[in-house]
Amino acid sequence: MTMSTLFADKTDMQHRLFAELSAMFGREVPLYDKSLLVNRLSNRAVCDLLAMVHPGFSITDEQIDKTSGERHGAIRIGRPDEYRWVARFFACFAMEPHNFYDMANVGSKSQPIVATAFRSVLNPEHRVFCSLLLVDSFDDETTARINEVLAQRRVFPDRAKALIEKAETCGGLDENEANELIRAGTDRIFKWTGRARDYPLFKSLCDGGFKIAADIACFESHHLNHLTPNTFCMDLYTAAMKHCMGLMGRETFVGRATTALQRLADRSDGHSMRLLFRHLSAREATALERARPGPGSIATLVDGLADRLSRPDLALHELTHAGFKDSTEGPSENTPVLLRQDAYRALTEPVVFTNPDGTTTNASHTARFGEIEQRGYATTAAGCALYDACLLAFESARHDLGPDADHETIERTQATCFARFPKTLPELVGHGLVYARYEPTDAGLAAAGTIETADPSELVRLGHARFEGQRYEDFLPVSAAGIFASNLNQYGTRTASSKSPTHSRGKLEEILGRPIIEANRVYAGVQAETLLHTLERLGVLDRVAASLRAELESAAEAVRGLDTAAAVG
Ligand code: OOG
Ligand code: NI
Repeated sequence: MTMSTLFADKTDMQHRLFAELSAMFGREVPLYDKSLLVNRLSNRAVCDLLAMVHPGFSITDEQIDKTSGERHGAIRIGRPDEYRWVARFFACFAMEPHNFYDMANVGSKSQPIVATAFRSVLNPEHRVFCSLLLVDSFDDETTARINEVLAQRRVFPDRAKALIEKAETCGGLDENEANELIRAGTDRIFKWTGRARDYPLFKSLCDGGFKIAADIACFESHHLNHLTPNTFCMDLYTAAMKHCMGLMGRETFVGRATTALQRLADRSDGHSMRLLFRHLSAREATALERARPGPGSIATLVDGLADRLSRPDLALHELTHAGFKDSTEGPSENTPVLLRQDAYRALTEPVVFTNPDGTTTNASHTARFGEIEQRGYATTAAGCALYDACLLAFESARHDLGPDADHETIERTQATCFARFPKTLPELVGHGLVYARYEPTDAGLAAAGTIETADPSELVRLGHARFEGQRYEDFLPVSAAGIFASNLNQYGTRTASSKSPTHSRGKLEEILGRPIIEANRVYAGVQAETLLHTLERLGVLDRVAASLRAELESAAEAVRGLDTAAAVG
């Protein structure tokens, strides 16, 4: 027996942590719990449709739940030492900081926040967007009061700290210790307690336009402010939620759901199936056949779903809620890149404040909301630039339409603004807009030695190699800024300090005590590494120009030592 088998597997611990956090959040927020059910029902309808489109494809409820178990959470932190403990906590679950998000410099929606996201380096399923308040952004008196209240709290129990230290010294935790650390997360560190400190400070921060600081400083844990599941079909899910929440009648729901499923049926291919279902290998996904669902089959699916959503257990209109966001963030629905996000709005929840003079105040706080997302392909620098240009065009066109434009008009306008963006994976990869991952085919391996080209697209065309897209595993600064703005109900926070503080990536790394991984270098590294490997196995590496080869080798450096082969299905 090797030493490592004594330790709980870190990725396995991660799945358990997020399953427990999801259960915790479900107990705390009934609407979240119900949204998971709505998502499961929508996802089941999607899978039933895909089983008709691709004969031979099937998926059990258990597999759907596993694929839908992915979550991203968000926490907001006040003190640098707390931030470092969070980083050390997540490291026990094989989650490392990825990307530096400077929310203090995103235009009018800016917040005095810098952030990173913890996730696994390869094939992540869970992530936590972790913000740090730039306490010095306020006037001296406010800063002093924030620091004073922050100094009083102890979010990490001693036992959790001891377990983290043990994991660091020994290289891991045994099963019991792992469970204990997970429980510290759900019972204390990330738990919403409904208790807070210093109502006068809370009120003056909110009234002064510093809601983000109030949200962070006065609370006694790093409570999750949202925990986002993944959906197989954003437009179906949002229509279903709005229908259940009493924001959309049955007829409109049926229309939207029919459109969403029809589009899915029209477009689905091996690549999109692989993007949705991680457990399908690239080989299985490419082998899927295509058929036309019989007439009326979408109508039957949609009717069945509408009936199910009308049952009393999904009468979400009876729960107190604050409605749904007006529109989905991200690219147009037919552009499969980066991510699309939507959310039900933050709920107003009761909070009991303990004041410095010992009195208590019953008040409320509006911060926790219900996000949902669907992930597409990771864009290269060229893809990011094109995305930004399309988004900018849409924002301006959206503005011109005015506030009363209907759903169809907005959707059409968005599609027009994103029309320049290719829609299929071969085009996206061909234009160098998204990152791919390559592997040789059996036919290619059999032909090795007789192949006369090292051009990737030529190799794919000849059937010697295949590729898949890499999924985008990170966040979008603009979308994140919009989330802060909408759930705090405050459009950006003016900073009121003469110092105008900024935090560099280096400074945040110092606080974290570990390097921040640049996600794009990993995407590019995986592409280069799998391409080099493919060319080598096909016996054509010698045909690659020396300069290109050096470029690929240098990009591949970023993932040396990582098991990129495991990422290829
Ligand atoms: C974090 C917002 C970032 C996302 O999905 O972009 C985020 C927050 O509200 O604290 O979760
Ligand atoms: Ni989020």
